[in-house]
Amino acid sequence: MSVLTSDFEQPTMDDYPTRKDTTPALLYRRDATVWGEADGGPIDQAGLDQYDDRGYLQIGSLISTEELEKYRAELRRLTEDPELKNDERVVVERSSDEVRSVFEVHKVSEVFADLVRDPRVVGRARQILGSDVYVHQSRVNYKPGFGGGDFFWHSDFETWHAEDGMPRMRAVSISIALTDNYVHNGALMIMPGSHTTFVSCVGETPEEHYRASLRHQEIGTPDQSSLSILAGKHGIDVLTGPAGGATMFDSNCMHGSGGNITPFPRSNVFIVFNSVENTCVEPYAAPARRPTFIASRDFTPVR
Ligand code: 6CS
Ligand code: FE
Repeated sequence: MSVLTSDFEQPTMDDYPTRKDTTPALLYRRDATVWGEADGGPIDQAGLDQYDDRGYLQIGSLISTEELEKYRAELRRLTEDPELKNDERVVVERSSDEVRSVFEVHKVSEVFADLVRDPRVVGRARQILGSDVYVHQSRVNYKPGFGGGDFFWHSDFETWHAEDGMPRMRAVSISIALTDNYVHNGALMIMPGSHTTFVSCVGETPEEHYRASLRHQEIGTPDQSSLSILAGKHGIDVLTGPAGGATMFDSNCMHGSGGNITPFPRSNVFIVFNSVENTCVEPYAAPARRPTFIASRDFTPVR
């Protein structure tokens, strides 16, 4: 009996084609949402069920008031650090030169490095992803008062799949509020349940797309008809809550946030954990990998 062996690399099946066609498409999710168990960490079964159903879970108070003060002081220090000002990891607002985000903040700041390793944070990520995890991306978003720009509707996974080569939907983001999130100062909005549909976007990823997309994303944002279908089916939740609270959300949730014209900043620290069983390969729809400060290639599990 002859054994067929292929001496060429089988093309990796792409269950989530995007930025390849001239027409958008709504595709079924082909991955679990919750990969771990209730006895595998601090989230109880009801919490896991809610995450599975809505694609996100809010934690009322994750860090204490004292810790909050420490992180806020670090936030201020980062914006005032002259070294950082010209660092490419610092992204400024389109409308001003106010800092919009600082990327790779867990490497820039020991204070935020400790937060990434905190069992209250990484323990929840391991539980949801059912494996060891590494940091795919971290950032602090400032969303300053009187001008913090919006983040149009998007699925993070669509970008991470297309531009970073993330194979499957087995990553979780945790956004920890460092200021109070009100309905009026640009709180995160999520379509609950939208994580079960992959919106295949049109358009082609330009060279060095991140230089534009991190300030204002256009390529890789869904078309209005797809967004209307999802919003009609799932509605829109506005995630408000006091500083110190957190939201964990699935990589494929359709989410966005409005601009901030109030005097009250909406700052958060945002950490993306990816399963070590889902490490990034080559981009599925981009001419080149993004820089490692946006999409880490260090797959060392967080200890
Ligand atoms: O492109 C990215 O990776 C980033 N962009 C947005 C709007 N959300 C996810 C991530 O931080
Ligand atoms: Fe996002």
